[in-house]
Amino acid sequence: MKALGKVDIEGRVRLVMEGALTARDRVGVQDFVLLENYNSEAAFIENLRRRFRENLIYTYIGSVLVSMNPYKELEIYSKQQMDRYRGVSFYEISPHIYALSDNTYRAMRTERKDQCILISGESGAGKTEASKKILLYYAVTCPTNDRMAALGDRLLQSNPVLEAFGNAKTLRNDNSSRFGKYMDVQFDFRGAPVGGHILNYLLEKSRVVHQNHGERNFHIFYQLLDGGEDDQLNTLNLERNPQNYRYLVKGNCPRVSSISDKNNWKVVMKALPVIGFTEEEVFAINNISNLARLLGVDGSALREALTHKKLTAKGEEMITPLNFEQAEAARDALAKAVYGRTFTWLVEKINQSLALKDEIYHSSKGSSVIGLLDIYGFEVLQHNSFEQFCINYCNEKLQQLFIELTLRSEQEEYETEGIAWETVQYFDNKIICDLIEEKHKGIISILDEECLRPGETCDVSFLEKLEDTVGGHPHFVTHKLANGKTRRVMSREEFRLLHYAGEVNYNVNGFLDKNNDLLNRNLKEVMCQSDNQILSHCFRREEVIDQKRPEMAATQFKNSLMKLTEILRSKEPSYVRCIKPNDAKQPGRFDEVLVRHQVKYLGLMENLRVRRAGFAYRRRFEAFLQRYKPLCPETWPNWHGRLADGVLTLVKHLGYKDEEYKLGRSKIFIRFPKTLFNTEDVLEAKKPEIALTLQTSWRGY
Ligand code: AOV
Ligand code: MG
Repeated sequence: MKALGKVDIEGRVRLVMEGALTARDRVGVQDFVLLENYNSEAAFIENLRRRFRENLIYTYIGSVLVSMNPYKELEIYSKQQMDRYRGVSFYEISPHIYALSDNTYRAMRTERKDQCILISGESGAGKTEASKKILLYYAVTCPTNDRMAALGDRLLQSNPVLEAFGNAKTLRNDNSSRFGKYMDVQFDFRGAPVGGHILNYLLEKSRVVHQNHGERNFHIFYQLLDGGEDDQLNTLNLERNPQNYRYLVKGNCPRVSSISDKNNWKVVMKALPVIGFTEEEVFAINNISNLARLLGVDGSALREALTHKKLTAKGEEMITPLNFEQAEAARDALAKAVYGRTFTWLVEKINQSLALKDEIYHSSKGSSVIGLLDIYGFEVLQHNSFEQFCINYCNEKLQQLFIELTLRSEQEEYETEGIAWETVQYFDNKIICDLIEEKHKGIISILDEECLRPGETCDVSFLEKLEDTVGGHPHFVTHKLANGKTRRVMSREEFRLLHYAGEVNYNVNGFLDKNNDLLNRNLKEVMCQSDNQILSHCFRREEVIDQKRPEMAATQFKNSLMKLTEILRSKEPSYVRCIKPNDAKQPGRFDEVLVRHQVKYLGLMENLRVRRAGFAYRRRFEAFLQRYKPLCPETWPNWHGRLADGVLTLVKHLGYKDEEYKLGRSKIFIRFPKTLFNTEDVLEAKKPEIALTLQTSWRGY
């Protein structure tokens, strides 16, 4: 077989480049590191747009997967597709969530290191869908036996149940996660899934009693009313029309065209026994869905507890009647507590069913974990309250972790390879995290203090305290201007945070109550006596006796986020960065302003700059040689010397100039995408000649 001479190659390059460029022009590059002008945001967006137009929703930035929500079903998630991605490297085949899933899985197995996949993006960008696809990939492709197949089933079936109770229609997303979820999937030494565990974060309980216009309560209520059997509804004394219920009518949105409550009810009812719920438990869950009536407690005791408050002052118990508003608030607080605690109970039950069984545990030495984080996305609404504050704080923390970890891993890679690191400018959002969470002087501390301070405190006094304490912070704004004048565009009840992802005005109304999250003691007493088995589990006697004040809601959340970041830091991270193409939830629409905004705040340009820091591409010596050795007579069909020498011989033959590449300890670093494109094109041109069946093309798009 004759190898091409240098002159031939150049000629071919020109020829092939002409043909190949058209394809590349049409569908863009599959890895942003291959963009000629990697500093240009316009080029970045254009690449996204081209790919989106061709239904190519996935693109890499090195090992980070950028995912565009197509808002339509694509034929790319079949079993055949899964098989295509098994054991294949990123660059050999078109980008896909399966490629990321598979690479993570293989890294776990070969490096024996726990992994985690962090999925981020704003509300409606596709995080939950991505996490479900990853889970499905593992359930379908990992080795298994009957017993483990049951576990795979339970892992998958836990999704519709948690979504029914924890997701709701919002203006941003018809199936918006209103709780944060971190799920560990545990694998044994053979790589079979053997256990799972879910951590849930701050459910948006206020939705139980109030919904904004155009939004709904949690799905489960509508599912029960639409899908429940007649008998069942009769027993529960329920009518089908959600609009007849105070807690369901507020958003004036009983139906959602993209959702079939009836079918979803069936799915949930089928899933519950798979996860191990007993018939009684399923019935008790239905009871909870009927919050207003069947709490399984004594009617008159409940009435008394809802209309009176019990206080202990100087060792004496005093009972005072509540006025109408107070009684309403007590009722709402009860509904929220019941729902919130039931949700926690549900997660506990699911965890019991996913727990690593003893007998498996003994055979699972050397097992490892893949963690999946799917949390509520950054949210800016017309009216932002305590919930948005917590959600956005959480996104702020995750962004910080992302910056820290990507920079660290890049720097480490350069060090290991012995190549000089060039510093990259990027925005570090630690300053905003500190503003929120710092001890004694952060917003959460000030909020707690205000909740605990004796005397007259209210939401506005909290705002004043904020102004006094963090008023001068560059990321904090209120209506007060530094010169003592008033900023007219802001209300006196708001503060604005300049988040990494954008500016958000928070209205302080309700902050203190929501942070306090208190339930009158006499209501707790009544609930302890409930004969509903879930409620009696959720409301314990000890709680009534114990007078210690539990941690406030925001502090609890902060502490659980701290623990979460520790968990994530201890694992090897992979990232999925989700982008929403338009606000109308429609396929085929690419709203450039919206996309540009997300590219900016997800820090994708910075991510790309860090990744490219000097070099567009890197590849392990053996992989590079394996792919391109047919292009050089000295390396074809086999190179017998040191790998680095083989690569050097090859690139010299291809005419690489010194400034175009560097050899590290185990990898070749290529400075310009063009160099790699040229080499690829030469390979493409030579394929027929070298009877080489490269099964997959690197330029898999
Ligand atoms: P989110 O999890 O990021 O928002 P979802 O994953 O719920 O967003 O996606 C929102 C909707 O977009 C889904 O219900 C689907 O209709 C559609 N979608 C997303 N990804 C895909 C995909 N790969 N293929 C087809 N349709 C998709 V939130 O939970 O609100 O932050 O809090
Ligand atoms: Mg979600």
